[in-house]
Amino acid sequence: MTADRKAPVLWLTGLSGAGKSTLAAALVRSLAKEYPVELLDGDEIRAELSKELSFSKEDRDRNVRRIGYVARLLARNGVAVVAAAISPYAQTRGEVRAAMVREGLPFFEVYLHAELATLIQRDTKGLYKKALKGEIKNFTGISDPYEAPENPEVLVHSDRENVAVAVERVLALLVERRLLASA
Ligand code: ADX
Repeated sequence: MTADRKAPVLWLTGLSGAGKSTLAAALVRSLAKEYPVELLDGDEIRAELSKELSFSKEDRDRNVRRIGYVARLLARNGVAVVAAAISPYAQTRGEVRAAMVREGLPFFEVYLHAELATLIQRDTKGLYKKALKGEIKNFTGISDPYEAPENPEVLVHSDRENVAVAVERVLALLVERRLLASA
């Protein structure tokens, strides 16, 4: 038996350091008022479900498809999902979206955009420095592609917009779609 209310999937995409995990945590707190909710974070999924995967295109696609699959299992049973993974390839994100839509699951792509220069300057994990020195190969945005979403449901300029504002904009959309009673 499936739950009578299908739950939303919020898919956060963007470069490393763009603020996906921070926004995701805030969205989880808000959704938790009205749904059971799970966070599917790229770093954690890679530690648990995708341990053997590299950062090649094939393996990133595998990782993203796995996250999409788990998100679908949860959402169809009434559990809201916030997924946060770089998910750099447009076609693969499109596949994830299409699978959700086929099941009538409300899917929202949230694109966190920040200037690369700002991410390099912030470099919270110290990864950009290593990538620029060539110590990490195939690093997204430096030596590996990121295909920006063309029509995300929400575009967040995370280098100019604070988290609270971004959260409000996402929640307002969910309220508008009658997926939340209040933001
Ligand atoms: S994805 O491309 O498969 O969607 P995912 O979000 O799971 O990526 O993992 C990204 C995280 O892995 C980054 O935030 C960073 O901490 C780490 N990482 C390690 N190597 C790389 C790399 N080559 N490119 C991007 N991120 C990397």
